Amino acid sequence: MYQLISATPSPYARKVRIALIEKGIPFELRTEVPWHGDTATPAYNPLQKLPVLVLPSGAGIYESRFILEWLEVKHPEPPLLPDTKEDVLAARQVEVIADGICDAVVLLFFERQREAPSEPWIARQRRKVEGGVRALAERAEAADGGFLVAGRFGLADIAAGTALRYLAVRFAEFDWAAEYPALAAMSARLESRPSFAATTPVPQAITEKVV
Ligand SMILES: N[C@@H](CCC(=O)N[C@@H](CS)C(=O)NCC(=O)O)C(=O)O
Repeated sequence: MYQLISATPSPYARKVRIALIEKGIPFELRTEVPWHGDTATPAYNPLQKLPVLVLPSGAGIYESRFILEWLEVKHPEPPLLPDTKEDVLAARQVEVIADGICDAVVLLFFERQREAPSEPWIARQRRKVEGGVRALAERAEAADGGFLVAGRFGLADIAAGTALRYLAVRFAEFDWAAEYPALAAMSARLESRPSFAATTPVPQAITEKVV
């Protein structure tokens, strides 16, 4: 059976958990704090990050985008990518935006833990988060109550939904839902799907010094 090295707040790991559930692939969840010295991630991923999908052979497949790509090849049904090349590009563009939001939130989260956080750095990350959410909102408005790409649930919804819910965990002061009602409605619909409801992000205590 596959093992997934995951962390409870991680939007990247959540993308993979949702994809595995949607595809009906059994896996064992191995929950870690990747910022702690005892993390197993270096044994499987030279970049020392999670998520890592550990195969029965002991090999590690890492990086959420690549894991989803790998799953699509090895377990094509049900597909999480759309049928046409244009729609695949649209879905991947949403994933770029969603991952970019999460990357900026991670930078912001750790900057705030420094003794003297840099306000220009924080403002720069905030702009990325706000710009990314605005770009998702435009797509949600165009989708008019449906899924983000090609009218079918898939990668774009997984990426956007996990990024948006991560904001509540790490950047709750940004009330994006008040600003973008169509996006908020889309997020709520996604969170009620069984694969989302089973993977609601939960903060983790990071007890070792990171920055
Ligand atoms: N682009 C990566 C990001 C993964 C990532 O940043 N994971 C975090 C946990 S949410 C991590 O393991 N960080 C440990 C570190 O950077 O040292 C992906 O999509 O998998």
